[in-house]
Amino acid sequence: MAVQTRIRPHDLFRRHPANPILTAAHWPYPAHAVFNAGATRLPDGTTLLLCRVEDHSGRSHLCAARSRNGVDGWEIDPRPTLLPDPERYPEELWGIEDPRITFVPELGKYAVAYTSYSRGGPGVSLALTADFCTFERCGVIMPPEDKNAALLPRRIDGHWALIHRPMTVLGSHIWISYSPDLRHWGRHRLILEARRGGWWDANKIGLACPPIETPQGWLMLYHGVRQTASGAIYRLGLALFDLAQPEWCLLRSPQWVFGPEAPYERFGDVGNVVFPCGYTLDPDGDGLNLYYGGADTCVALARSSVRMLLDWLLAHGVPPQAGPAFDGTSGTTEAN
Ligand code: M1P
Repeated sequence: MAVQTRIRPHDLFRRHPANPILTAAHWPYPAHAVFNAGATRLPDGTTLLLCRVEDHSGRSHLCAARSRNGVDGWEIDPRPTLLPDPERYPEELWGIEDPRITFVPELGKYAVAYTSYSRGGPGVSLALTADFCTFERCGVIMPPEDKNAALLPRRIDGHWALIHRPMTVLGSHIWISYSPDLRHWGRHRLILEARRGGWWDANKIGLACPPIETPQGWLMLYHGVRQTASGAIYRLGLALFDLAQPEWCLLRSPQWVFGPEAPYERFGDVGNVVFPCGYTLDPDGDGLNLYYGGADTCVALARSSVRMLLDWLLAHGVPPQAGPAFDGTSGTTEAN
């Protein structure tokens, strides 16, 4: 399975020169910050970003922006596209955040998994839409504290699968859960643990964008959070999961592959954060356009290639159970 590659992790993503591609200054109505956007390519080729918009009360809603080339010329909905509805959905009391979009061919609809910020903390809610104009809410599907969720695009062995990040006594790790109907969820399994100690992804990780289906497995980008004396640093790593049994992690990256370097990533409301929630693929199925929040303030774009990411991971990834050879503590279940 090993593939030789001389590509350095630093070269896997290229920032777009037009970055940041969307900010609050672009918004047609008052907004404090625009970041952490879900992404999809519509059937006519238009790129749609469903952006998290933080208003001047500090609470967030979602707003769609559409572009022919995915870089500029954005047409932004003149009003919020999806507002919190705490009267009917009390879990949305303090806003809705960080959408991840999955097109589900069986339903002919997009599934939007987002964080609903309730009195009890952040949980995961799900909504379905065919047009990003009207939404059918499924309500909260993972109670607090839980976030960083996305649906896989097809059933696995007859069941829908959701990747998500609960906070448990085991820490902030990535889990999978299954459902027959998108409403009732079970068979919860921990699938990727935060490392411990001095690693870049020690103690807290979370799904970045929806996993990408490849012949080698589900390719996952995840964020790892390193706590330092001057705050947290959010960086990205790669992991690969079995296609038929996505609870099985095959490989994960020892190093991070993308981290905050540009000024719009280093400085903002929350500095040193790169936080992707979505991507689009070029028509060739390989070119990857990664849309990410910069410093909880703006939306930025980085380009890569699925083939290149896979080749790098196959060459440099480590089996998750190989932890002791690397850090001596991987696989522990201690709390943070
Ligand atoms: O401020 C950085 C990010 O913090 C949270 O992510 P996580 O719970 O995974 O640490 C989220 O609030 C996210 O929106 C934010 O970008």
